[in-house]
Amino acid sequence: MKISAIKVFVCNPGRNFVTVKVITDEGIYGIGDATLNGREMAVVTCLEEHIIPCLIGRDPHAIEDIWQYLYRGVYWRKGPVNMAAIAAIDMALWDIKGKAANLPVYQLLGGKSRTGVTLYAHASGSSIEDTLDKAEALQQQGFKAIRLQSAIPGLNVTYGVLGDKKDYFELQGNRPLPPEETWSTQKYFSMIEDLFKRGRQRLGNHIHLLHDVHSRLTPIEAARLGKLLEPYHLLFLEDAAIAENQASYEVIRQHTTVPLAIGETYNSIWECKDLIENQLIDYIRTAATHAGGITALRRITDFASIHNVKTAPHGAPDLSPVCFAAHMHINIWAPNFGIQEFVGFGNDKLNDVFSHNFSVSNGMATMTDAPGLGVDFDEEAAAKYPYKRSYLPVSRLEDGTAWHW
Ligand code: EZ4
Ligand code: CO
Repeated sequence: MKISAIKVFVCNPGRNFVTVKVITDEGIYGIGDATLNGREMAVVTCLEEHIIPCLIGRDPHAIEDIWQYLYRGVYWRKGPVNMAAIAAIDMALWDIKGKAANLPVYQLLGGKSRTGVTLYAHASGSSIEDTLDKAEALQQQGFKAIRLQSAIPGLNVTYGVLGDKKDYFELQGNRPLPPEETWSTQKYFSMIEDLFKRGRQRLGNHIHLLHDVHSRLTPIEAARLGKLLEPYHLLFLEDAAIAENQASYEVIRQHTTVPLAIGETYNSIWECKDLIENQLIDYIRTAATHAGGITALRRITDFASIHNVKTAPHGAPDLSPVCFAAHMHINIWAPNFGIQEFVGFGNDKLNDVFSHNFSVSNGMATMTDAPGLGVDFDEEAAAKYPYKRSYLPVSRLEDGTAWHW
């Protein structure tokens, strides 16, 4: 079998997605997700100009060699643009291998370690009351883990919460230029303990609660937050602080037993190596699309497992159903799987473009067996939803200082 063509598609069924289709001379094709929000076209150029020409005529079964060729074989390693491009090719090759073997990808990884994938859902509200109403509704649907985010009194916009009351803050349409949002650590601290105190009172002790700080705190502030939230026993605190300097997490760890999770923006194992090796985190949240595909995620997963770190893959709406499928296969196999983030399977437009074989019931995701990844991409449907330039917001402190997103 030989790779005969590779096509790249950009579509916007609600938000932008970059999808790769690797086509072989035997008629089998595979698909991969290369979406990098706010930098979509950079990945397209990387693929079309720099990567695809090198792959035509190669054996698609040589997944590891192609990964190493694209990563180790070039002068410029890593980086989000490059790694999203490699990731999409890698996912598509696993899809092809599964289709050729007539097996789902999880069987190629080592088979099932569990019958289903536990999900955590999002409850994001314009007040604590509103957040807990939403959380209670999710609990009634059967979710066993819920992330609580609430608007902060005194700030006009809060991470994870929409002013205009749409269901998810990122689905508020396309933004031709980045909007700006304000952050105040002091105002945040005036709200956050109440959210979890009232959350436990209302939702009880049998549900897992989580929270995403979205890197807005310094390490010592994150340590303070961890201590403050200890009585409410979170499953994990996500992105409590930036860890570009991985030693920063020693500060948090010295002060609190709150379990820590990080990694949704990481592009390689090197960004989390020290965090994992020194057991400074409890969950690694790398995504197949952003950390180099299934091949790379499998390696991170195995490395994490020997350090008592579980996986909790990113599951935001800017990862396409192709990435979600890749995660499903890894999650079903991984001995150290923890939990999968889940924000729903999208709107009608998204379902028009991507078809998949997973479903959710009682807070768990399962999939029916299909060869490869089990997802497909409809080129004609995608053509109805053209790319539009779009950005996430930029965060600033109240005095105007640019802050962490
Ligand atoms: O804000 O992927 O845990 N989930 C998250 C996400 C991110 C988005 C950015 O587009 O932090 O919702
Ligand atoms: Co997050």
